[in-house]
Amino acid sequence: MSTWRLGVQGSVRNPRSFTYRELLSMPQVTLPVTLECSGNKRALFHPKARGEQWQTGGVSHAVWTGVALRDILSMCGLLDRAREVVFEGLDRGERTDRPGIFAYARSLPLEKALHPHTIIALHKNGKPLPYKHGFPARLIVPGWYGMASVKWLHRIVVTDHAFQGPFQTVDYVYYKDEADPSHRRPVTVMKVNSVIARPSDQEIVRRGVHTVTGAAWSGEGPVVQAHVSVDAGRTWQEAEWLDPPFPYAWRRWRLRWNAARPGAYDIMVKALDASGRTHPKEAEWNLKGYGNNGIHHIRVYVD
Ligand SMILES: Nc1nc2c(c(=O)[nH]1)N[C@H]1C(S)=C(S)[C@@H](COP(=O)(O)O)O[C@H]1N2
Ligand SMILES: [Mo]
Repeated sequence: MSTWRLGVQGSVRNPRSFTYRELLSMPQVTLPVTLECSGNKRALFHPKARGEQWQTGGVSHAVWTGVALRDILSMCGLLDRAREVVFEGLDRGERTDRPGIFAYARSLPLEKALHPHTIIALHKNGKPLPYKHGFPARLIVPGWYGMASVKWLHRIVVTDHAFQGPFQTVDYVYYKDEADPSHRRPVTVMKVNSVIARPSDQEIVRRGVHTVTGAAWSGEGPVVQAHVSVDAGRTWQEAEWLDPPFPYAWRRWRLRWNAARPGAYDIMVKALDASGRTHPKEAEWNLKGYGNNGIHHIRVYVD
C-alpha cells in the first residue's frame, strides 16, 4: 500500500497521482449497488453461447463507499478535447485471440464518468475492499453490467478518442455473427432481470406451504413489481418485497406457495422496473451470451 498510487493522465491540465490516504481523506459517497455479470444466465440462453457459466449466480449486491470520480477528474482539470475515460486494472495476461499481454482496461463515455454516482470505491460493506473484489480501489459504475466496474484500479487515462482495447471491442459486445461487424453493440446498462433463488431447479419438495424467494433488479431505475407463476405462466401472482426500492440495487422478493398436490411445477418470475421495462420471454441470443434477461424458469417436484 505504501507504493500503490492512482495515476490520472491524458487529456487533463494537471496529470497527477493519488495515494490511498489522499483518496480516503476526500469526501466519500456511499451507495448500495448490485453488480450483474453480463454473462449471468448465459447457460440458460443457448448451448452455443461462449464463456464462463455462472448459471444464475453471476450477480451480487453490496454497499460501496468511495470518492466520486468527477471530484478526481475536476482536480486534474479536464481539457475540452476529453471524450472518454479509460480505467486500467493491475491484472494482466495473455489472450487466446491475439498475441501480447493485456491489462484489463475499459472506458466510459465522459457523461457516465462524470455522473455523481460513478465512484472509485475503497470500502465494501464498511470494510476495505476484499482483495478479490478489487483492493485497494475499484471503479463502481451503478446501473451498468459488472465488466464496467474495473477492479485493482491503478491508472485513469482521459482520451480524446474511442478506446479500442480488447475488453472494450472484442469482449462485452453484443453480436451474432463474427463476420458482420455492422451489428455490434457494446454491453452497457443492465436490463431488468430477476432470478428464483429457492427452491432450486429440479428440487423435490414436500407437499405443503413453501416460500419461493429470489431477487430482481434493473440498471434503468428501481424494480417496482415482481410476478411469480407456479403454473408455467398461466397465472401470475405479485410477490412481496423484502427490500425498499433503490435505483441501482436489487430487491429480494418472496411468495408463499401452497403446494397442495404432488406433481411437477414450472415456476417462473418476471419483474417490472420504474421505467416500465420488463423481461422478454426469451432474450435475444448473441454469440457470447451476454445480457440474458429471459424469464427465469425452474421445475420443482412436489412429493
Ligand atoms: N481489473 C479487473 N476488473 C474487473 C474484471 C477483471 O477481470 N479485471 N472483471 C469484470 C467483470 S466481467 C465483472 S462481472 C466484475 C465482477 O466483480 P466482482 O468480482 O466484485 O463480483 O468485475 C469486473 N472488473
Ligand atoms: Mo463479468
